[in-house]
Amino acid sequence: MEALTANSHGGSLTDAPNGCGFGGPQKLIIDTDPGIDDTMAILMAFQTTEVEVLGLTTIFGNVTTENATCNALLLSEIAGRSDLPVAEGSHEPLKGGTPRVADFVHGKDGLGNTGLPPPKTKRIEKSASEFLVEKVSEFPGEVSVLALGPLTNLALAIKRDSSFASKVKKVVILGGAFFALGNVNPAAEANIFGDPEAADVVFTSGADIAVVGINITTQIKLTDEDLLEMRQSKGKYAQVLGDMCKSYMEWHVKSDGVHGIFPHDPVSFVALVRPDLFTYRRGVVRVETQGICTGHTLMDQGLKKWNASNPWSGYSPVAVAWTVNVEEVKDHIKKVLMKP
Ligand SMILES: [Ca+2]
Repeated sequence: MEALTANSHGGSLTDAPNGCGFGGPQKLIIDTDPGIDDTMAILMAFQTTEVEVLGLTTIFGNVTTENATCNALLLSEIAGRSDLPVAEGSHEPLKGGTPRVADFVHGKDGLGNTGLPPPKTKRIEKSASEFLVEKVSEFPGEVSVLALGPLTNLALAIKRDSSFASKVKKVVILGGAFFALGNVNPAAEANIFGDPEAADVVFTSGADIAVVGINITTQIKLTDEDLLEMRQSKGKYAQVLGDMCKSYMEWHVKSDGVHGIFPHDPVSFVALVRPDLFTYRRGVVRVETQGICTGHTLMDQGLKKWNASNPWSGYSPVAVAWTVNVEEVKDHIKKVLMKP
């Protein structure tokens, strides 16, 4: 990766980390807590020929892990991909305890209370972390992971296999709020807040990581008009997505006073396939795991030479999405989701 611009303080603003879309389909595992915006991102992946989805791994977040597994199976069936492995992930964060579940955003079923029938297919026996380790070991340097929920499964994969971080091609993470307010509370974004210990393990693992925070994803809004256009399109999933988005839209009005939705997970998918639509800044990211700022992501931008080592010292930097081409990312999402 080459630095495009060195900023005036010495931190570097970089061009896109290596993405996919060039030289054959990109092998991808989606770690997910579907979730309405997860659903959009997963269906986008199925509609993108440059991506070969190897499987889905599930995690709590928008729903419980069990419900996330049901929904992942259901989405695979809806897409005609009943063959796709779905591996169930951890039922609790690394430190244990009851996970935080945001069913007040995505409905009790995670899919906007759309009343879809239960899936006919079954998950595979392997756990999510086993599946992740197996696939990156089978294709070292070839498999990317799109992480759309709390990072427990990835942390467990890193703990299970010390070479996981070097064998995974790229990890694109939706999570964190960089120099911006969170969405759970002022300090924290939901995916990181869901398992801060896991997030810290992943960010400091040395893997090739690009992270897209809500400071980026909330710049893109699918308005009521966009959603109507998508619903009335010939898009393969127009109907199912249109139904799901109803309650999600109501939540945005109530929570943010926004008419429309923030497509957090789809924006992260675009960061995987069209990294050229973003700029990134590289730096070490640590996650606060205790106190009132639990779940806060703090990046050392490299603006200062520290006098003494600190908790950021000695770790590999990650690429933090810094700017986004709002119109093109939005167009990309709409174009893919309106594909017949
Ligand atoms: Ca998600």
